[in-house]
Amino acid sequence: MLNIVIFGAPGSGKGTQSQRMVDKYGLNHISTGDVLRAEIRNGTELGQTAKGYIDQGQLIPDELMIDILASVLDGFRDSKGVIFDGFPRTIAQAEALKKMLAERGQEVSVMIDLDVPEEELMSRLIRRGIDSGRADDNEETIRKRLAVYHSQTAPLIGWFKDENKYHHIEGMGSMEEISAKIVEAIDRL
Ligand code: B4P
Repeated sequence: MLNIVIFGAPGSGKGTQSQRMVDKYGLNHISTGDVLRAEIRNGTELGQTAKGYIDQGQLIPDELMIDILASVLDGFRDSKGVIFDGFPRTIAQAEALKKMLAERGQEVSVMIDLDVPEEELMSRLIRRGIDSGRADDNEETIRKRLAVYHSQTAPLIGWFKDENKYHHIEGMGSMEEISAKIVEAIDRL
């Protein structure tokens, strides 16, 4: 089983690289951001709750996110492994993931940290906002998301280092160059 956590600040390329890893290794993929955006599109109660947080650049509360993740994970049968894209984003989520996987006799194989300078994150997300019209990709909300990343999500770097699962990847360069570095790290596991 290959359970890969793709980690990084907003705009670091988690979604982009996850898709490439899914294609290469035939893994299941959970993007918590995509799950939430689908709920918003479908006008569900969960979507309405999520929209309030996402539009403010805030994280959705842990209990809610952990329940969502558990139900998506339960839907995967005969899986070769999972790419966790955008989860965990807090220490509480990391601990919940560890417990959920342990209950299934599994563990995280590696956490890939896509490290990208802040000016580049900002310009990628502003560009995406113009192309896709994503409501949270505007300068004010991006700044809030980056602040939330530093206060609530970046502490996971130390947490995964303590678990001996941390792998740093320089996230600047072409998408192909970054994929090649990720593949090298995974193939060495
Ligand atoms: P996400 O959907 O996870 O979005 P993200 O962090 O903004 O994007 P990502 O890093 O995946 O960027 P991408 O590859 O697309 O989260 C959105 C919101 O949902 C959060 O703010 C939060 O409110 C909520 N949420 C999600 N998960 C949660 C959780 N676990 N707990 C609580 N709340 C949660 O890349 C960005 C852009 O860069 C793209 O346009 C791409 O084309 C471009 N790009 C990628 N790689 C590039 C490269 N190498 N060079 C140039 N451009 C590149």
